[in-house]
Amino acid sequence: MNGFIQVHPEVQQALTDGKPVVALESTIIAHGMPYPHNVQTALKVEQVVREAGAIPATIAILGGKCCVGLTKEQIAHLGKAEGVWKVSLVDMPYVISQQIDGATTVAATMRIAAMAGIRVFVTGGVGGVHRGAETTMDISADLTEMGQTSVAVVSAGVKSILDIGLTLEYLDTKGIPVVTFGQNEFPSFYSRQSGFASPLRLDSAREIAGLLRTKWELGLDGAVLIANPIPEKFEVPAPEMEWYITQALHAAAQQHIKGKAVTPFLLKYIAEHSQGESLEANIALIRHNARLGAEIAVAYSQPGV
Ligand code: PSU
Ligand code: MN
Repeated sequence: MNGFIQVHPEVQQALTDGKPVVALESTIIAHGMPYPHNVQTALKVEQVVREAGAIPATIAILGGKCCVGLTKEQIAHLGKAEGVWKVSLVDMPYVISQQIDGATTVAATMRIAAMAGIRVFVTGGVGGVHRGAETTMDISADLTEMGQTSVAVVSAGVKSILDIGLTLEYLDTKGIPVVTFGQNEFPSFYSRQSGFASPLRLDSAREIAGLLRTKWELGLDGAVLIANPIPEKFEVPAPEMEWYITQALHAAAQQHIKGKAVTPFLLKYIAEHSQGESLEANIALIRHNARLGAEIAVAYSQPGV
């Protein structure tokens, strides 16, 4: 491990003992949800991971250190502070050398998790190929990172702010197996449906752990994307979401939002305009993902899987 990483003693002990550990991202805390829901959700998600038998390790950059496992106070700080950087891989050298605070995206969280030796990571939604990427070339570094770093990513699929079809094509090109848990259709975050068949389906955490073990023992580096459909009672009907998304894309174009600001702009716009419904769904699905991620980490830690 390198000198840029600071692993919480409880997390380090679990890793040394071969106990299950689940990495959690921090962009959702700093940029994905309003205060105080963000802090409450981050703490609740850690508790869900514990109840399912794994140790949570929320990851963020604080004062230029890649922290693996945060205290409650550090989580609260990220949730409240203004001007916390959204850190993808491209931002890591700057934020670390300037010794400032940053909330890590899926790509950066995966990379830091891998440096610490963590194999399972839970998030809400991953970045992907944006609508219109054939002209803007806006493709999230989450996808290239999943192509090279060996960490399982548990998500609720991808939001339809992205081009889901092109995102699935890109995942295929990068050799990233996409496994939907318990259904044939790939989910789209707020909805259990997306209109796209999932490339793969598995129905148990144990089988997913077996697929991870097999992939990495074959020397096939890179992630596996696990899509866990949102529980039915929290679904937001797709046409309703599509309406908000269309509005958000229109506002982004009008305000000339570009580059790394695009995704946070769209997420914030949708959250603010959907009267809390999307927030409730977001909280429910991340807790749901935390449970599955912990079950996968527990299964992966057992001999014979
Ligand atoms: N999509 C979501 N929720 C999120 C994000 C994306 O539905 O919170 C965040 C994640 O941190 C993800 C990042 O890694 O946005 C992707 O940003 P970009 O498109 O700029 O790579
Ligand atoms: Mn982008």
